[in-house]
Amino acid sequence: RPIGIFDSGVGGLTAIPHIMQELPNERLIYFGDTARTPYGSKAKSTITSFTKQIVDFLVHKNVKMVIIACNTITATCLDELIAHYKDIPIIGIIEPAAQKVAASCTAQNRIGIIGTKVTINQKTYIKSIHRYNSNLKLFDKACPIFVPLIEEGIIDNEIMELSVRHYLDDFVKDNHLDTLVLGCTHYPLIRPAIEKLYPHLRIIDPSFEIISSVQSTLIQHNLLANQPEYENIFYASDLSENFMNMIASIFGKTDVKVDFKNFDLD
Ligand code: DGN
Repeated sequence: RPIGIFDSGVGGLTAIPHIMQELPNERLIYFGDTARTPYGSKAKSTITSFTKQIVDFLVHKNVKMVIIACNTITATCLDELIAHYKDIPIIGIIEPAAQKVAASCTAQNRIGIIGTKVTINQKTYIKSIHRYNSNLKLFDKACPIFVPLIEEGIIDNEIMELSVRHYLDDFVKDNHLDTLVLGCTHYPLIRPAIEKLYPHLRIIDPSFEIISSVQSTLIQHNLLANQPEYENIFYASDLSENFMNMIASIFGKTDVKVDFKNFDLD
């Protein structure tokens, strides 16, 4: 059976190469809600109801576990989803990253966390990291314009550079940051822009840190695939040009199966 993985748009795609590399026998069904993205400034009730439609869809596709490759959704309704879908393991993207920060930073570090408005307002990262180590110095900042720009494919140009500077110049300098957590799965796509402007920062990418949780959850539930199953399927609620471009840039020219699913048009 496949693993379901989803995001509000293209961001969750950034986690997939890591999963394919570390767990090559697993087959993935991705869902990106490209018609309704961004979720990052929406109300909790809207995000939760959109998310349940997506998880119902994935469950209907017979997935064996669900990965929430979206910090906004994880911060908003992970606990509610776990309580609602009792028969299927569901993992969020924030906890594994919080563990990594706690394990690899000390009270000497100055750690910034960036994400959408919803993620930052919920303080989920700060609460999760401080559960492991309450001495760590954490600073957070919402960067709400990044996701709409990335969904438009505005990634590697001066508009993005200006936006990065707008949010991060003072944040990095005034707080003397040495570490930055990319608390949104869209942000690995602009990691080069961030690294170019602030080369001294150590970057923590939660879409990489989630792999060990995926692996341990599969092992714990005896769900590891033991033979290669190659066909991953990528669904989007709007097969936008940017979604297709993103698939092409992440997976190259290989044949990737893409399909359309829009709940509003059912
Ligand atoms: N990729 C989502 C996240 O990790 O928060 C972005 C959410 C959005 O739609 N703005």
